Amino acid sequence: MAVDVLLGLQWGDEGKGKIVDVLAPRYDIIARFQGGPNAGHTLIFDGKKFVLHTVPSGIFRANLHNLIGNGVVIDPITLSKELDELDAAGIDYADRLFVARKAHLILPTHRLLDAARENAKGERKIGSTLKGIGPTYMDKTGRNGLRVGNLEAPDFRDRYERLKEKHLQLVGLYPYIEFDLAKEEEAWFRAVDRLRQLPFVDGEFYINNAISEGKKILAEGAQGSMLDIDFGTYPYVTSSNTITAGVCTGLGIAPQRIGEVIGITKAYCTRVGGGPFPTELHDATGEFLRKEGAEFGATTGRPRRCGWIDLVQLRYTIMLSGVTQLVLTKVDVLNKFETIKAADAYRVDGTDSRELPFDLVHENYAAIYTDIEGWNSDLSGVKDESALPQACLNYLKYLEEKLGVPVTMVSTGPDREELVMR
Ligand code: 2SA
Ligand code: MG
Repeated sequence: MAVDVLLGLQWGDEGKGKIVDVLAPRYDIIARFQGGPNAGHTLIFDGKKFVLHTVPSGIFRANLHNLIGNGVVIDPITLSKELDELDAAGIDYADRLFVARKAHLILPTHRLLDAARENAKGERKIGSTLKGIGPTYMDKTGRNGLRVGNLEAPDFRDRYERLKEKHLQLVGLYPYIEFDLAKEEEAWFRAVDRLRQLPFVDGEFYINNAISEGKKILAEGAQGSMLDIDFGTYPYVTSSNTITAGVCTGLGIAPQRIGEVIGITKAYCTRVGGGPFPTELHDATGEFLRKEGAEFGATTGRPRRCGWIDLVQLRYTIMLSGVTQLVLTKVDVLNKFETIKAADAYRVDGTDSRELPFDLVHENYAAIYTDIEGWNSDLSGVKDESALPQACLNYLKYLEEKLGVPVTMVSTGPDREELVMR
């Protein structure tokens, strides 16, 4: 099968960027299929750290091609900054980074709308990254959006002005917020010129032709399965399909092309932004995980909420995406625990359930925990399975039994090299 999928099984920040970078040499093309610059994929190698937002994480491997697929929403300004960073690092991306014509553009007024709407929500804030994601996908499904391919038509500026006018009328419905539109527009059009220098492709043909030629493709997910617009903790979600189904629509490929589905989960759990998080810890242990795991947003710097691994939630997202392999990340963050916990069921209205309730925001439920012996020793940088302590191996076995999927990789630190392959 030609297209493997890599996605996050929790609320994002599972360590996708690192794992894509590690697996990249096995592939010819890395393709982003959804989301936009709300993503923050962190890669660390040779003592350097890079955070990618729009560019696929295959860019640091020479000869590999990278596609920004039709399902992605692109802000030319963020993209142009990423290209600056690649230039500064001496990464040659010319003729290796392609953009699908059907990908939608994030306008400055999409960001303005995002900010105005979040601001008006008060207590019920989604905790959006304010990158304009929601309003841009709204224009896509509302059939108003502007796409990358429109940049090639002579009437682009007119279409831009018309959409901007619509946005400004909408903004008038919300309380005023500070936004220097003239300055943002100037930067945007400058960045658009930069975007025009990248090769535009009809992504669906690009990908399907590559499949016919026997190329191997990895679809790189962004955010996490619990932020999926259909199956996540609605309305505290992002605006795209983050599960395997999103790969088909976000790249233009048929389901039977999908091969391995590699699901990434942390050895614990985090969430950034608002919304339900059944295993969240509001105590010193949560604080400890945040410190040990350096849990701060890669895009916004916001502190992430932390808690125990949730097997009810993971079984759900494994089911939705047809996950065939699990990657467990940040196990080293649990180095100092005598005992760790996992939620294996929820008590919903007094009865034990292994399924997620419909509405995690309003229903009455509580996570039920199982105690697991910790390894209480330093795993950082371990590269060989034989160097993993027995308690850690037991934890892996426990997860495999409870989740029904083999754990094929265990990440023991942030660097590319800190990984056990099984
Ligand atoms: P949005 O920006 O409108 O799509 O936000 C809607 C919700 O989705 C969450 N979301 C994320 N959660 C985790 N990681 C994300 N990427 C960045 C990172 C986030 C950051 O890698 O750390 O830097 O803060 C991401 N993007 C969106 C978001 O928190 C809202 O709950
Ligand atoms: Mg991230």
